[in-house]
Amino acid sequence: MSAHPMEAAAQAPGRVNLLGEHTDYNDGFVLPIAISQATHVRMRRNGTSRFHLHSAELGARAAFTLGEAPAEHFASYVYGCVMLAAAPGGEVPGLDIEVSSQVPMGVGLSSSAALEVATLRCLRELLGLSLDDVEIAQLAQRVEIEFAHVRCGIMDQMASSLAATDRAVLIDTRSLERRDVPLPAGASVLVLDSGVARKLAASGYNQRRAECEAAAAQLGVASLRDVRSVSDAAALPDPLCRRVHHVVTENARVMQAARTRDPVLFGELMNASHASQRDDYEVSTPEVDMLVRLLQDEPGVYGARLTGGGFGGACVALCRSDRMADISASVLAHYAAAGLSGRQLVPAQAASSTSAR
Ligand code: GAF
Repeated sequence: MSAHPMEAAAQAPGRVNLLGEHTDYNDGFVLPIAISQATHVRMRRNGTSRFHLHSAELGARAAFTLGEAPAEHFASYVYGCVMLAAAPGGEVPGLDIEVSSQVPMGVGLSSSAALEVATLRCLRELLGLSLDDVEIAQLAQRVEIEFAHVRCGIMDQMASSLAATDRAVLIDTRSLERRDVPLPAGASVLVLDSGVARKLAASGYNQRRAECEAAAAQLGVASLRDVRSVSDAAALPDPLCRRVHHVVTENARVMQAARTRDPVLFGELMNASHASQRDDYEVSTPEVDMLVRLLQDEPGVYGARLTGGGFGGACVALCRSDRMADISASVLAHYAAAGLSGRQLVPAQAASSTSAR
């Protein structure tokens, strides 16, 4: 890359979802909050038609031209952003692009959405694109679907583009209406990694989505958002009836949590969400269940659950703010005593925030 200074810089945060899992691709409700770790992207024109991408942290380099996709997986996100920024009829000159990220990868904290949103923000600044933050999120979701081939909902990209770190945001993923939801007084968010790699995440995720679509078709509704009561799904075969049960009850939990200021009730809703993910939606693992149980049993924890797409990854807990450090240390020690290796991801710690799997 040349020694010329960068012309544009942007960043976007990862997110942790407090409640509302696997509801977004069913047109439902979600309640994420941004985390302090972010992905940073810088760009400059290089006077050619080629794009040179570099991430010192990942030790990765890639090069591509418009219409010639890179082989490297991480580069496909940036390539997708450039392709969508160039269409329809737009022109994007060749660029040198540098990426650095503190968002933990592969644990359910939306590192890919952070990369997409940061890249699109940087392109917006460099090229003077007229895109608002919702349009950035919509383009980022298209990148994930069309270029990374994950049929995700829009929660992660909306959260990365619009959420703040000091309050959650309630998003209606059908209308994209949203409103701020302050955390209950005296409560803070703790995220621990289970250390379980999310190997089945892509295939399991797409399978769950297909099951929801099949259930909606059999019930004659546009999406599971439109199912009014779990009893409507009673006649569906297993596992479809349980998938519907999760989505309907999870939407109700999100709406109840968004209304309360009571940390105890909020925590109970998180615990119920975990049970529903484990038993009805079947996206947990034994190790994640153990970590969630250790969190739930720890004094000062209001509630805990698996967060993100599932099949491994991170757990989120709502805790008494003044007990956070003790809770984290105690739970991780008990988890280690069971022969498992976890780590604290949020609040970010100097040693763990930069490590990426
Ligand atoms: C992943 C997806 F990208 C989101 O759209 C959402 O479905 C989530 O899993 C589960 O709630 O993060």
